[in-house]
Amino acid sequence: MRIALTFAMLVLALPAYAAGHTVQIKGMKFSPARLQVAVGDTVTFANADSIRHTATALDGSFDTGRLAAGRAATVKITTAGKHDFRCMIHPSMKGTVTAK
Ligand SMILES: [Cu+2]
Repeated sequence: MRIALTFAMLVLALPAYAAGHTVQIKGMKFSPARLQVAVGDTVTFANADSIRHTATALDGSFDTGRLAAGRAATVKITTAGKHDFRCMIHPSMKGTVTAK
C-alpha cells in the first residue's frame, strides 16, 4: 500500500508534457473551431486561405496577429477556462479553445 502511494505521488510529480494542436484556417473558417487543450499546450494556427486572418482570444489570452496567406503562428495556452476567439478582420469567423 505504501509503495503504491509513493508511486502515485511520483507520477503526479512528473511534469506534464505540453501537447501541440493545429487549427487550419481555410474557406473563412477555423478547423477545428472548437478544441480542448491542457494548460501549457500550444496551438498553431495555419492560414491556408489567400487572405489575411487573425486568431484573437476575446479575453486577451492569445493573439496570432495578422497572418498573411500561407503563414502560421503558434500560441501557448497559459490559463484554464473557455477562450472564445475571433478573426478580428472577419468577425463571423469564430472558435473556442477550452483549457483544463
Ligand atoms: Cu479572417
